[in-house]
Amino acid sequence: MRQHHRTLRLLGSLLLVAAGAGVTAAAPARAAAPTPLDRVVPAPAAVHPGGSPYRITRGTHIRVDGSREARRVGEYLADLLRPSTGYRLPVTAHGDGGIRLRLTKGVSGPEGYRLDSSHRHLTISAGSPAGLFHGVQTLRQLLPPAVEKDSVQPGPWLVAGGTIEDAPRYGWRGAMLDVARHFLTVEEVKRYVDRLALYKFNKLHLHLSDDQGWRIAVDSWPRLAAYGGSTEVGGGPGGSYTKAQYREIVRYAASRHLEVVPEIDMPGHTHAALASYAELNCDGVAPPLYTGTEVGFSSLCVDKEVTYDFVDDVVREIAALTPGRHLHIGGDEAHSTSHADYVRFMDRVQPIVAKYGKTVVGWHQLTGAAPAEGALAQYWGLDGTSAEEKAQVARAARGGTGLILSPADRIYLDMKYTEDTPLGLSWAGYVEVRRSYDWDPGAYLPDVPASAVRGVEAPLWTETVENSAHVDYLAFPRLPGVAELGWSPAATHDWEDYRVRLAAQGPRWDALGIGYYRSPQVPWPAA
Ligand code: NGO
Repeated sequence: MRQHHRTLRLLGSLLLVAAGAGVTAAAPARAAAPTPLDRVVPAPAAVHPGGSPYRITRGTHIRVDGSREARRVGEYLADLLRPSTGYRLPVTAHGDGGIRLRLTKGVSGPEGYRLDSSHRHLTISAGSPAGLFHGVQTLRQLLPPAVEKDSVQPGPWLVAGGTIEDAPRYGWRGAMLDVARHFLTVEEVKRYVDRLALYKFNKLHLHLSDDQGWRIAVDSWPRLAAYGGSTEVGGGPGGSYTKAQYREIVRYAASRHLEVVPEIDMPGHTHAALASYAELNCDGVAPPLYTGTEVGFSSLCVDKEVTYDFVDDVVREIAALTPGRHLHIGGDEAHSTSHADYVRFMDRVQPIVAKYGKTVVGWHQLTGAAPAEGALAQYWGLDGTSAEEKAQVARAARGGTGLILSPADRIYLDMKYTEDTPLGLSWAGYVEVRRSYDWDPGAYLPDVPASAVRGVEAPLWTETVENSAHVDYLAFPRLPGVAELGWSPAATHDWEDYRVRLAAQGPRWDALGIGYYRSPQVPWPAA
């Protein structure tokens, strides 16, 4: 049945091409069939196919309206298309025809866009630069996978005719990189940002400190990075970002319309800081650095005033480097802090975050204290999490705390796919592609009002992850599923349809050099 459906779609596309510009007659029919408008990840909100396809040619111009923002998106698109098409694709504010990028008030909310494709034009209009950018990602996926290559390819570069009207379900579509367990370089982080952009993510959460390493320069406490950043899990050399490097990550992420959400995890997961400064320890003695993978053994000293001076300095400096609204204070697995101390600590620390103009985000254990007004809690439980703990989170949600959903047995990208997966952990179970995709964030936790759910985030913890190849293997193919849960209307959710769209991404990843897990649940095209 499904095969039949796909064959019909393919036939339909071929007919459209045949009826279209006519210019494709000489090209081999198979290569010429443009990707159907609905064969995109994440699934667009509304698709109206029809009319003849648009074709990018040697003479195509990218027309932007006068704004600097639209020009920037235009330049990004041109940079994307030039290597594989070999065309000049000038970006210009003059003339008509070609690919048109338009900032138009009132189109589809803060991140939505509209894409119109026909024989004469390919127009993307949006109410914001982010919307234009997301529209460009859709256009990218409508072009053949070879468009991703960095050498000239034969084409043709056809986009199916019709209209897409699209806007995200959730405002928070995040991915987390743990750069603390194993340090990842600026280049490796940027590479991941580019992967995220392709699927319309809008938050990059950086887990900047943990027991095994402190990864960001803090001028008022220089040993944090210099000493606390000098190793990692397994005893490798670790590393840390200078302020200039962190700013460069922020700038690069912003150029792809992602907000960087920095996390300083506390009061637990602080061994690297405790090792760097004796005065932060209750007993005044600095322990040696730690390179294992245990959790829950460290705590800032809740009774010492210097602890709050430390937090104030760190939050002030990181807030000053971070244009985004959010600052994540961790709060998970504080097993070496008593409940009373945890509550007291959070009561003192959350106002510091507010003082420096940021909104608190914390792991969902924060709901065991008193979350500040406007705070967001990141839920990382699993099916087996106690009803009591889920009820605590739900109570906070009903009281106004927004939720970001990162269920560990669904979208922790560091979980192994199967027992044979060479990387990753399995404490939350094995997470194959279907399990990762097949749930509804809007109905996931009992007694939580749908409006409390602000979105989803896929964490990638790096106990076993050392480089971009490892990141790619665990993120793909699960990451696009998280994107779809965050972006697409619940009505489009359908595993059978999704797995076919996902399969079509495989050749694109090949072209981009992404080494992915070839899950048997997905009908990948023959290599
Ligand atoms: C837990 C723990 C992390 C681990 C991760 C591994 C959270 C929020 N705290 O998630 O320290 O790295 O599991 O999957």
